[in-house]
Amino acid sequence: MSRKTFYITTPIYYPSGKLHIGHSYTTVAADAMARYKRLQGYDVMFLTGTDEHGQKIQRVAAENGVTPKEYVDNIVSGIKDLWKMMKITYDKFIRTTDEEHVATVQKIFRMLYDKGDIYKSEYEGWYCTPCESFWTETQLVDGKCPDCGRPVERTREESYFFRLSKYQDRLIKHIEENPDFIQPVSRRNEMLNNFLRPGLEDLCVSRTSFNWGIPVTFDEKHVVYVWIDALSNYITALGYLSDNDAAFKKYWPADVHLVGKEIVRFHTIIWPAMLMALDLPLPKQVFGHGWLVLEGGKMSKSKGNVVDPVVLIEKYGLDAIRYFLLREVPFGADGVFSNEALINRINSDLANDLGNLVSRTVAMIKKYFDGQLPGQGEEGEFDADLKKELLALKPKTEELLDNLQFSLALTEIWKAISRTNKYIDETMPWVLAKDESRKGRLAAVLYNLAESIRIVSILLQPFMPETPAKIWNQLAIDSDETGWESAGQWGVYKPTRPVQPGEIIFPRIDVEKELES
Ligand code: ME8
Repeated sequence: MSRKTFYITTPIYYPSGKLHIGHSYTTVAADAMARYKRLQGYDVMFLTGTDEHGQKIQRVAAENGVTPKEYVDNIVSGIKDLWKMMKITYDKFIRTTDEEHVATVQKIFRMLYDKGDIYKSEYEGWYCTPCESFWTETQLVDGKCPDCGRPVERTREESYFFRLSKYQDRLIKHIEENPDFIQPVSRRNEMLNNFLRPGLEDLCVSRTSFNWGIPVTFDEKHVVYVWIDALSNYITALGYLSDNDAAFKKYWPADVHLVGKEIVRFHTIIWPAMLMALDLPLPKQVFGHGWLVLEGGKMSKSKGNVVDPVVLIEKYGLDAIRYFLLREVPFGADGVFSNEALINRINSDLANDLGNLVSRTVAMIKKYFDGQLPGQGEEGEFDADLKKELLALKPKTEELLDNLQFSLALTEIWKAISRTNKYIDETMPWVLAKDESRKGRLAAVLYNLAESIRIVSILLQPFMPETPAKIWNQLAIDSDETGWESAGQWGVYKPTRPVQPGEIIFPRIDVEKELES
């Protein structure tokens, strides 16, 4: 029987400058989901990439004295290095300058034109160059771009239009009948009430005022305007309309498009309308997460107020940064990024709660049993309660992850870690150690600690690519004791080798020193 598939995507990012922690946020979340589904045994397709055309890129390249392609090649190589450093396990990286993407977008444009869903007319409106968005008079706020607040330019030119308005009723029906299609629910209501119900206008889908884009094959002075080009990536990457469309047949429709809240509108209105026009099934879900903001506003490449993920990872380590991103803010809501909050999380959750639990357990096994437990030992008080809580953790984590509730899933895992730490206080192994007749009980206490850590470490894998293996190494947990399913079983750990006390997994950070520097 073929395995169940899971297709997840990130937005394709503009390679107009270096990526910042905001882009890493979406990508880490998608990576955690992809890792989780692979661990569960799914056949996963995880797509990310870059959105390389448009006036803004053309302009930045010119300012740098290079061609647009040279400019983006350089940025894209930096982005790939970043994803490598962050251990992002994408299956495919699509660039909108890839030949296959270009050819397929041209076919899509032609098909929609032949069908009458794209027609030629004249565009007049307000254009925000940094956002690459057209706005109608009524959408402007104080005469400025409603997204970024910067000035807009009046433009008028011959353009092709996509008959978005034709799909309005079908879209409303689809969104109403499929409550999971747009998540979180607040974004769903926003789309219905602010955009769909007031009525959709047809969409300008070609430009003649710049040429860094995909040419319209039957009218070469036009290039395809960014959204048709960009959104199509989710199917061109799978080989749609190409000689080899096996991946498309296998993975489409996507299980989830993960996007920032500012592009939910494009993904839940324009994209499904395009798919309807192409007679293709719609993605199962579009999840619009919130923004990470710095005091003073949303991070933005063009505003320059960004946090560099490379610097953070070099300073604090990859797993700490990934943990912070997924833990600090409930997925869906906005959250403030601050160094202080990051350091607090590292010290309290990682160094104290998790790190100490592991190092104390390893140290006690070393000290009291010369590194190797004799077996599962004698059961006693507190065991049943610990076991019950730890065995409940896997289903809870899975249910939350299935709803992309990373922060809540980590909260549950940390509750289990705290429960395990409490078990040390309850059973007081150092007291048991003083009494030779209680050696069997002491063995059980340490076994239960190791077993709890084993369960927790398995469930941490989607979030942290490095820490679980370090824990297994120290506790001498073998690879056949770390399968995903075994996180739902008790008594799997077999102490067949001595533990290996090693490096501190998460060193504490001196807050005062750190905030001064
Ligand atoms: O919009 N907080 O590309 P882009 C959270 N090319 N997420 C953030 C963020 C922040 N401060 N800043 C960026 C584009 N992001 C288009 C997409 S898709 C067919 C085309 C993340 O480079 C978030 O996912 O501006 C947001 O949607 C995306 O980066 C925007 O990246």
